[in-house]
Amino acid sequence: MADNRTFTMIKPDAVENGHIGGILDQITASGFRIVAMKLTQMTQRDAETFYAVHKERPFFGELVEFMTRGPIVAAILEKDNAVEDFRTLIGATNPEDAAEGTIRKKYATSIGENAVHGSDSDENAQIEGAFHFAGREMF
Ligand code: FUP
Repeated sequence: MADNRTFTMIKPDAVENGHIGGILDQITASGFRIVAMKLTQMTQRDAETFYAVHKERPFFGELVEFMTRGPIVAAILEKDNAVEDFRTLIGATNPEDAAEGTIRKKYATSIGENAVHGSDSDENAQIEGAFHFAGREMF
């Protein structure tokens, strides 16, 4: 995947609370093009693999339980400077620290249930996008 792409998930809390439309609207209004998108549900094994970097952290069990409890929207997004600009758009991990107007400020309820994921590097964007999508699902 090119360096102008990032990967996102609208997490189970935001899907449950009816925020898919509002979040996608904010993403596309901010200049991101949708390259790939699907409604899906992660298995325990998927979540443990996706978040393997956090496996020694105290919150790992809760994170896996949360991310598997319902459907998510997974998507690959394209824009110049996609990774950094998307991290700015979603705001800090903890919604209490997120800037006004950011997606997490508007839709997240806690550091654990924080509405959206955004890749933290071009390398991880590539890995995470390929985890969820086959090449023929990217447009
Ligand atoms: P981010 O890159 O902002 O998604 O944040 P991290 O990669 O640090 O964390 C990944 C996910 O782990 C967060 F989205 C939520 C969860 N997490 C917690 O539940 N508690 C913490 O203290 C930190 C992260």
